[in-house]
Amino acid sequence: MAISTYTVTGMTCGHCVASVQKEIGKIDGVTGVDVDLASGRVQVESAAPLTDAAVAAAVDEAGYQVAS
Ligand SMILES: [Cu+2]
Repeated sequence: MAISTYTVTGMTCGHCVASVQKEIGKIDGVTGVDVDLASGRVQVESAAPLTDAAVAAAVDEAGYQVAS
């Protein structure tokens, strides 16, 4: 199992959190997505390591950005 942490900008409420969780959750192998709205920290648990590009694309799909 792998855990990666990202900072996502632009989330303002529970709906934003749910959107990010939903899109990241669609990535193959993702088993859990934990979002802290206040800090924008997103912790992703997956069966195998994910590429940052896949996570960034999912966050973008939800309408937000991964801070670099
Ligand atoms: Cu929102």
